[in-house]
Amino acid sequence: MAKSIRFVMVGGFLGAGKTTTLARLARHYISQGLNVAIVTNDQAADLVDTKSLRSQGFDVGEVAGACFCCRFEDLMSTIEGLGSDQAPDLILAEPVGSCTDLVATVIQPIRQLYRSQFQIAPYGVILKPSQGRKILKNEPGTGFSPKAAYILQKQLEEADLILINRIDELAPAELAELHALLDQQYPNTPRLAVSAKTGLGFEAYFAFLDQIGEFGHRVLDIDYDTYAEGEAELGWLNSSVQITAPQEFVLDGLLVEIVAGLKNRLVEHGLEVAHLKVIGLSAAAFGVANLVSRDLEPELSLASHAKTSDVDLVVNARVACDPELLGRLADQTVREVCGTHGATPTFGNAQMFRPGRPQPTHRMTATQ
Ligand SMILES: Nc1nc2c(ncn2[C@@H]2O[C@H](COP(=O)(O)OP(=O)(O)O)[C@@H](O)[C@H]2O)c(=O)[nH]1
Ligand SMILES: [Mg+2]
Repeated sequence: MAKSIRFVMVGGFLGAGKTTTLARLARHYISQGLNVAIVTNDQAADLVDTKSLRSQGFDVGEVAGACFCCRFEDLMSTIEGLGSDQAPDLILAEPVGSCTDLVATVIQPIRQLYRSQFQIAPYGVILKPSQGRKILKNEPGTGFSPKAAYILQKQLEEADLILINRIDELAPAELAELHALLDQQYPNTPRLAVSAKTGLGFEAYFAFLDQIGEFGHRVLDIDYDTYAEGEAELGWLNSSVQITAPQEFVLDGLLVEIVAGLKNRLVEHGLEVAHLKVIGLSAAAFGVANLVSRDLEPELSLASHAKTSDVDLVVNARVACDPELLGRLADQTVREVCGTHGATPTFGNAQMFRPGRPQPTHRMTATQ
């Protein structure tokens, strides 16, 4: 009989820390001698996450063009194609951050249609403290509409495990406040506090994931109209740009300047940022810069420490605004930053849109 593959999905809102967590899980399981593959997902092509994880050396397949739930067959055929000479022992999957209802549309269909082939690991959902606190406290002026907040709440509701992330940045009182809010609102859900960046708390997460049992059973009662409207409030931009210069420039500096410049333009327009991420790939090195809230500073999440005169840049931005405006502001920013480095951008593919209504391939509400 073919071996069964362990399916580990990690959910959470845009910018929560899913990709960082997946890379950490992958390193852990690889160090245990397991064959690990990752599946990324986005509403469009040109994924920063895929390029970043591949550049870190992982075996990555992607489902691009719609979320796992709406492209269930693509998810399964992508998984089949993973692993070079043998099927992986373990699949790590990152769904789109604005998606929910994944227990009914992804986990249960895998369990029910591919029973002998997969073993479902506990479904962890990551909470980003800055955003989580505002939404759990129902604070006005969170920057996110009630419908976007609804998606985040539904994500937490279907989790087997809630991961409070970024504890490297949290004061004890801030962490205690989050625990108290989650105690009130999700009293029956196990919880861990972690840092995907430093690895703090991950031993407990590894142990939690190793359990075998009734996981992926929390099927949501969900209003798809509110979910669809919440998702459609976001403007989506995936674009690629080639940058060349007569002289070498510092790649990491350029990446951070682009994220910072775009943040400033978005803030000038009074817009809320869900996630900006930029990867720069040169022949010898790569770097990634991120911004996950207008209240935070742009961050170099993976440093290249390189100088280059030729780089392929991919920009992914999810902002609550008109996607065409987002595209224009991103282009202006890239042009401006290139100008300060004497570099020339050549704009390639750009996809700008609002996510369409989710129409899952399967929706299984009776659990197995
Ligand atoms: N300080 C800190 N930053 C983190 C942590 N986890 C993720 N990040 C940063 O948050 C940003 C978004 O992370 P990412 O994994 O891409 O989020 P995703 O959108 O959920 O996949 C990146 O800049 C990460 O470096 C953490 O535990 N602590
Ligand atoms: Mg990601």
